[in-house]
Amino acid sequence: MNFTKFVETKLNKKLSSLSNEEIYLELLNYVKELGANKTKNTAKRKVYYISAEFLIGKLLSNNLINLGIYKDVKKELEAAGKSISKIEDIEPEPSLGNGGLGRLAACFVDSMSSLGINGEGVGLNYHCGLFKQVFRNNEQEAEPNFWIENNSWLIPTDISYEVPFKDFVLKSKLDRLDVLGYEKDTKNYLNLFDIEAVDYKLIKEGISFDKKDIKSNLTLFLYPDDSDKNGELLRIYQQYFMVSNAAQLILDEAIERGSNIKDLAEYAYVQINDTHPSLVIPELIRLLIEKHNLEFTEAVEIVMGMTGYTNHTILAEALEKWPLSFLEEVVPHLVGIIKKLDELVGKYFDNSALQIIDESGRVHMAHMDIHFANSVNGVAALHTDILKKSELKDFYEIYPNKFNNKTNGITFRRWLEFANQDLADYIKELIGKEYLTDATQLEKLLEFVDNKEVGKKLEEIKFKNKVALKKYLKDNKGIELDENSIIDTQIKRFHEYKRQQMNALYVIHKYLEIKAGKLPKRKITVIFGGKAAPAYTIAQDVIHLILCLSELINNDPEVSKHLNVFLVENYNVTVAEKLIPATDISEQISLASKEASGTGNMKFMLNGALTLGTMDGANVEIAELAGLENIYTFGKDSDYIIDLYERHAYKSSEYYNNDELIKRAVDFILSDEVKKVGNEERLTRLHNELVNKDWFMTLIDLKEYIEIKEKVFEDYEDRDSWNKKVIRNIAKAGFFSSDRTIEQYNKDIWKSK
Ligand code: 26Q
Repeated sequence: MNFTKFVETKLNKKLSSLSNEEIYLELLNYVKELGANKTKNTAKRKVYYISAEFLIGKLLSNNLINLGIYKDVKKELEAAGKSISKIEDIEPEPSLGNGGLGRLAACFVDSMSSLGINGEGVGLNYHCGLFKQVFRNNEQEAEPNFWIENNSWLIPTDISYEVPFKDFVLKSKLDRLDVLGYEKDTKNYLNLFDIEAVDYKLIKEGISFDKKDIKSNLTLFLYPDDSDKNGELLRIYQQYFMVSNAAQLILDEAIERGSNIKDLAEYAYVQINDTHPSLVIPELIRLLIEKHNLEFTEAVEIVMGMTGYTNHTILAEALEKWPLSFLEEVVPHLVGIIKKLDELVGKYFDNSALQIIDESGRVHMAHMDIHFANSVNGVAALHTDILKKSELKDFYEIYPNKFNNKTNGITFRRWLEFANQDLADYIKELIGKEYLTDATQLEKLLEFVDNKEVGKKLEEIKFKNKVALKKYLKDNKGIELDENSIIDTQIKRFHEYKRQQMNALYVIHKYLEIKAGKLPKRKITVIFGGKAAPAYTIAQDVIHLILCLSELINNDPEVSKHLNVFLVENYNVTVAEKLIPATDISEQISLASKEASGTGNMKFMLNGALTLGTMDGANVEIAELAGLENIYTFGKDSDYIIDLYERHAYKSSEYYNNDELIKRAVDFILSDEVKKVGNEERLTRLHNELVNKDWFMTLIDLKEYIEIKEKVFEDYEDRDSWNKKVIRNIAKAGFFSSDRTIEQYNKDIWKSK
């Protein structure tokens, strides 16, 4: 039954007579019904991808695409005088993640379903998720982001477990989302555990809330830190609640499907997404001992046969180390097990650096994972090499076979088929639609590299996307975009290692040049988007600087003819879907060695933006695939940077004092113009940080960055040659399909079917 008919039968009304809100609700019901008719994937070994974050984005259109009915529904709506994009606008975006790691988990559940793998996500259903970002006085403020409505995609179940904490037991409830594979008859679930009664009244100003009332706040917020600050007790409560539920679910399901527990590893594999779910290891061991009467050694062996750990960062501050005393306070029943695991390590290895518990009594979650999981993977080739060569060298030496690389990927259904429909249609016209299930087919586009007409057509599509972005930004974000400008975009969490401050210094440089009469050939629009952890002061300062520059530049009639700067408020998946297809230049400028992979870089490549980046994370693989001549790379490489850190040999003041261009740009932060619109305390702190500390070495690469960026803008003027590069990039983007990544996980690690 098509949607029109569904509405007519159910409501006895014409589609055209419904409001957009009513249509959204009916579409929700319609899709849920279609989802309910799909059968579950059933391979014997089921994969449990446990993650504290699933940044799934809006679900309506993605589900319609995967059901293969997006275009039909769009046409039906058009025939009734309705626009699908207006209806898409109504859906609130779930905010269940901080950034890359969470979005990766969302792409992975899509790919597991699309490949027919029996694999599900397990996480938490945070009611307010990650905070909503608002700008006031050129600063970021955080507000709660309610996203769960009475009618949502969540499907309640009667599955519930008791999770024991030190002083109380908390009952859970499980809500699920259907994860429909692309044009598949089968599906999986995303399992989101929740507490029974969340109390919104605990929220006070902004996102501050009573952190002690665990029984009522456990799933209220996602901890808003992205690798910069150690968590607190609540974070441990959340983590244990997540993994205890997961472990109980795993055991129940395995038994139901015929496991006798000793053969549990044949029925289940647990992928641990960073260290946030690492307590699943001792929890599974505990349950096997306490509920299923196994001996400790036997339990350990079973768990070792069914767990894998993915590392997403080498930033020391993000590697979780919980004080034993914290664990004693929250989950004393795991402490004995963790101590026994630590003793086992000590028995086998005479190296204190390998212990789980260090001299100061802190539990290194990653160490526990590496010893007791059977696979340890990094998320891009360079990242995995760095883990082996430096960060986890001692571990690699004892477990060389555990280490493996799984370069990240993205789902092309959301990031091309949905987000860039004109490009997707055109690609289908050129090479057919097979690339949607076999992304390597995109290579067929190589044949068109020298075809100027194809290049022109891609240019037209990019322009159309800029016009669509202009409308979106005007309607939703109060931004006036010039669709005829070059669009240069940096979207990601704000963090010093990602070096948004370097891009801001370029903006300053350009502003000063324009003021001095050196005008760019074509107008440039620099767009930023991203949130900073509320407790991360310097990242907030960088946001402040960009907002100040934006006010100064966009309101200067002389400069704004040639340069605009925007920081898009409350960047999220929906905003990314609009920005990426309209972008010409993809900013991937992290300090080499620090960005584990990046996945935005892949989305831009697929959508015909050229990368401007350092040789870091998956940029290295982008460079290899597209060819160095088809992207723009600059800066010191990871070996150089790692060596500098080891020798403590970087002094930012030397770069500042020895180069007029650098000094001029950095000092402009404290100019009268910026101070007039800014907060002197923030600006002074940022200036001081850059000149005297600069831990992530912005100044070391600034000069080269300015130079190459000038070249990018110059090259853009040779439209045919630029278009050739664009085609080559799109043609080579197939490798970055998350279907490829998931196939590799399944073949090398999960071995599920
Ligand atoms: C740690 C301790 C306490 C509280 C929070 C955290 C925390 C929370 C989130 C630590 C890290 C994160 C998120 C990390 C993340 O998103 N990493 C990104 O993962 C992507 C997918 O692999 C990579 O592409 C990015 O390079 C990496 O930065």
